[in-house]
Amino acid sequence: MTKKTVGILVVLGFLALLTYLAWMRFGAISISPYQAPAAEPPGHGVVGNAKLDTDPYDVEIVYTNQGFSTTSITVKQGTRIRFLNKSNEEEWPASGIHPTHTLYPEKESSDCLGSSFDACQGLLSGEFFDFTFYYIGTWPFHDHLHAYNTGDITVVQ
Ligand SMILES: [Cu+2]
Repeated sequence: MTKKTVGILVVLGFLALLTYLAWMRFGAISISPYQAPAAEPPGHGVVGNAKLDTDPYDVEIVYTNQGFSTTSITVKQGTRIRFLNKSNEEEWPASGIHPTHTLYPEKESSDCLGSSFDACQGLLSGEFFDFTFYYIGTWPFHDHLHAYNTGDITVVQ
């Protein structure tokens, strides 16, 4: 073997080692899909009438003729938030961003648009949408029927 051949073999061997190390480092990463907690079935957003409902929730965000009473809030993971319509018009709470509603990462086959955080209908005055937040992060929401009314929920551990 000439010196040149040995040099080429050393370079090829080095490249093969780099490729192997890169595969070990990046090829082994797997992203596990979100698993809904057993107590909370998929598609757990619920629409109801506040006068008839007795289900528990943790935080209430009221919607009035002036918009959302709370436009920025920080809650713990697993907090169930009630969006209650007390305005004179229909209201449709949903994940940002309008109009696709894709920002909240929880997705189910039953979703009407881009995420599970979506009332999927206009709520009459006195009706609510309850939703439990499991994803850590800051999640914009809005009224789909008056999309200039917005807010955000920050979920922490
Ligand atoms: Cu919208």
